[in-house]
Amino acid sequence: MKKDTRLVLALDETDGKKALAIADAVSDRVDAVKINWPLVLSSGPEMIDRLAEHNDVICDFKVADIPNTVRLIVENCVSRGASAIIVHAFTGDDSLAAAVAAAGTDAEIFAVTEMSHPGGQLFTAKHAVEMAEMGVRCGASGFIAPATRPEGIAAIRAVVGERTILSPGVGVQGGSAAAAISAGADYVIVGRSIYNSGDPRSVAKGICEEIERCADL
Ligand code: OMP
Repeated sequence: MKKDTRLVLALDETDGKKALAIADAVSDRVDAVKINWPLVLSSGPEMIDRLAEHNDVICDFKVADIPNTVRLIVENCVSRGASAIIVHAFTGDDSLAAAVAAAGTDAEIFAVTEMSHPGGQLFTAKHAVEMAEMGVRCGASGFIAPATRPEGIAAIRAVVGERTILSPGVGVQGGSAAAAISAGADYVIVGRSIYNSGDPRSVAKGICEEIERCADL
């Protein structure tokens, strides 16, 4: 995945036409587009193929299953052109290793450690570092850590070395792009603040400028 603007669009817009228009409008301002269940369920899995024609696509299905099912899901995403797939780490090393093996050299696997919403503190935050250590052992190339709790990003950075960290929770959830990048995130993931705005292109530009300013420090 390229690392130019360090912004990833979370495209949870459920109107397929609007979603494609937004992806198109911000295409040169994002390093990847992340697709999740809302858009796939409303517009079909072909949306992955469509988006992959112009962008790196991260399939965020937060896969959490036994190794064989994980393998089948990851293989499907890869065959549709996904550049990366997000899987849960809590399912354990066999499931995570199955995801990494299924992706092979065609795609990256990003493992969820601590989740960004308040409920994420109940269970995921308590085991985030352990899950990241396991992810490193399993060969995951990236990790999801919360912009809502930048100290959580720093804790994950301390155990994953140079591996990629992507950080959701910027904007509507209360986190800031600058704080996430300063804490060690490689990318921020932003959804509603961009796709629900009247002007996705200029909101994306503003976030990119914020990232640029703090990355220069
Ligand atoms: P907004 O809150 O609208 O910016 O969207 C955030 C996006 O990141 C959504 O697609 C979430 O599903 C996703 N996300 C989180 O918000 N928190 C997490 O802990 C993990 C993810 C994710 O894996 O992308």
